[in-house]
Amino acid sequence: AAEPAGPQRCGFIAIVGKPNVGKSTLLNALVGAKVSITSRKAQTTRHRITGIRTEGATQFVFVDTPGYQTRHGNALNRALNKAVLGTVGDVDLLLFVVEAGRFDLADAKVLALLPPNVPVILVANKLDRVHRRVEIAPWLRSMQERYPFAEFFPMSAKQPRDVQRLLALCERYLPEQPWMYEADDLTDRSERFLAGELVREKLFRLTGDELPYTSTVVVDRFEQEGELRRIAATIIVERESHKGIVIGEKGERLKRIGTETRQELEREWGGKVFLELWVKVRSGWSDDEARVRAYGYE
Ligand code: GDP
Ligand code: K
Ligand code: MG
Repeated sequence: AAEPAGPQRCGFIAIVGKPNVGKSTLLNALVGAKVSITSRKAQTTRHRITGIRTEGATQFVFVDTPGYQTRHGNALNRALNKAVLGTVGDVDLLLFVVEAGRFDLADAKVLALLPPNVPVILVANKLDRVHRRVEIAPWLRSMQERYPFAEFFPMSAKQPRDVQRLLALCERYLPEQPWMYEADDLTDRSERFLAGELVREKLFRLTGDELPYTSTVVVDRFEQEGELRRIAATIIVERESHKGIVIGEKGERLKRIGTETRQELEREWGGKVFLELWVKVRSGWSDDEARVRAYGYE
């Protein structure tokens, strides 16, 4: 995009909420590219992920965050919650995401963490899932009576028109200041990071409910020779039985995780990818502060 003549506008917008309300789906929709992995499972997002969109004179710097966890208090959860808390105070605008028509104790706990001096838009997401639309108006009214949000925004992250309207709304909250990134930057994360995240996404999507909390992925090697990328990564689990789940019968599941990751990376980068995957057991890693740090969690 060519730089426009007028003054530049740029600001940080953090996306926060309990697990699974659609924060990462919304980030990707707002950026217009997949920069954050998504799945129907909690704990998919484990890092602060910056997604950048530059349009006209405005640069939006969105920050996706892990879902705030109020349940298990292991070292990993503490690190994830710290990442959320370290983000919310330092932005120009907050998108507090809930599911349309719902506001429970876990939502209230996240809301209680938000700083009073940053404007908050209540994003009531997954509107497409609400069967009785007539019930949304009274729900919104009751939210308006109870909470002083700057805006109330019912929407679906899967509806491009809604996303465009939210983008326009966000723009009003961004200060006039020079851009912080290049006009065509989409994220501040590296290809190496994305590769590890995509392995984890496929792992989450292709396994049952128990595994996600006890697994992680470490990229051991990332080399580029021309258009070819050679990647080696290790899936780390906490139990021998979990290793069996990841590998699957005759290695089928691990193979599929590898194939799906490789195909998506090749589409994204437009070059060939060699991906080698390993599985290792490290019992208790998720409650071991040193290991949690060593595996890349802040
Ligand atoms: P996060 O944990 O808050 O980041 O949530 P994700 O973005 O990973 O999404 C959780 C699940 O909700 C995924 O299965 C998404 O496809 C789904 N989802 C997200 N937004 C919407 C939406 O607007 N409508 C519907 N129907 N599903 C959504
Ligand atoms: K999720
Ligand atoms: Mg997420």
